[in-house]
Amino acid sequence: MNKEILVTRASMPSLEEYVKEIEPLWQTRWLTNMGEKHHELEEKLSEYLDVQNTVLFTNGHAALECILEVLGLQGEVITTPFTFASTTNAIVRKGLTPVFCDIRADDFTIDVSRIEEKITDKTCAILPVHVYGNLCDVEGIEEIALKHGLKVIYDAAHAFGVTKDNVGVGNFGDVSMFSFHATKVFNTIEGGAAVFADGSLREIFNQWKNFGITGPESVKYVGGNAKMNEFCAAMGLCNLRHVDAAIDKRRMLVERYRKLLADVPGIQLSVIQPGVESNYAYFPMVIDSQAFGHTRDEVFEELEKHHVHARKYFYPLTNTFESFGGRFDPHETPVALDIAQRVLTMPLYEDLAIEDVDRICSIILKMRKE
Ligand code: T4K
Repeated sequence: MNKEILVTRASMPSLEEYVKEIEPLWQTRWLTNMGEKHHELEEKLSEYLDVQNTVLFTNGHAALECILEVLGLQGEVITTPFTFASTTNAIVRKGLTPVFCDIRADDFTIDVSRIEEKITDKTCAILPVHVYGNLCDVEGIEEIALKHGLKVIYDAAHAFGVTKDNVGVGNFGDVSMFSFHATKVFNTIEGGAAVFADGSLREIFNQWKNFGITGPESVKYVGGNAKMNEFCAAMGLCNLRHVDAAIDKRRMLVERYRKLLADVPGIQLSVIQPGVESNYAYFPMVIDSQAFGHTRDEVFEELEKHHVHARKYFYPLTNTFESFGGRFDPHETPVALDIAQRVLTMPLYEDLAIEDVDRICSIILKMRKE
């Protein structure tokens, strides 16, 4: 029987390296509340991501909620429904109204040409997603934001380490959120960060993630608890030493997928964005059932039969979620609706064998229309 291949598999350092990293904690007994590992990781991440400020959080979602609250946003936020539940949930949970803009069919990011028609006098921000690690049209978004006086918050959960013309992705917009979940290119087990240029935000983000405590006897904000603990920060310090090698390995796997699937009628791969150094976070393919001879769901099922567990990221669209009780009309984002029904993200992780990529592609190629 073939082994199970999941869509991803967490990158981990050697046990010895991690044990060495956490050993001092048995002396200090300082386990959380912004300890030494936490500070060290923030510094190292600012350096790696080439950003001015990094504030760590328990996870990317908590960072996103904190950002929306601290920026004092009210009203409508323009975003896309082609994302993980977190993005839309954060907007709604903070009492804001998501206004859904469609995506581009070639890189799955927000379609900048459709943003302005969504702006009303209630719009306060744009929250685009660098989906799969593809970069949004950051210049186009900045131009619109400046013209209309809007904040820009990027969901960069997928975009750790991505650069455009050598500029780190975290330098675009007012604040960007990264996720360091176990499934991401860089992980701290669970974790996330807000990165930003405006240094005055640092203190308030730190206070927000610690109940709004501003001093030994003062609580100025109704904050929550979203502090990264020392064991997660230690995992991050270890993984950061190996992340470049992990990205190199991913690049090799993606190149193999591309080589085998590039010219198959009915299979559309993501565009390669000019000037963008990718992190190879996900490998999506979009299936045209007419040309390929099978639907996305048939390809998914066939792979399952061979113990290959691809995922339909991002289906269903967030604007169709039952939790929103029909409040949004997914037909307002027809491209996203179409792609969500046809996309499949293929297994991709650091220790996936190249032979496994060959095997996965051969299962797909055997399904081709004669
Ligand atoms: N914005 C975007 C665009 C996001 O994609 C995400 C998270 C967020 C915001 C929020 O960031 P965080 O708050 O999570 O930091 C997974 C992740 O849980 C989620 O973090 C991620 N996006 C999303 C795209 O994927 P599921 O429900 O698909 O996870 P699950 O448990 O099915 O795991 C997928 C595969 O990963 C498994 O088949 C095997 C592998 N895996 C999983 C875990 C939990 C591991 O190898 N090790 C593990 O520990 O959501």
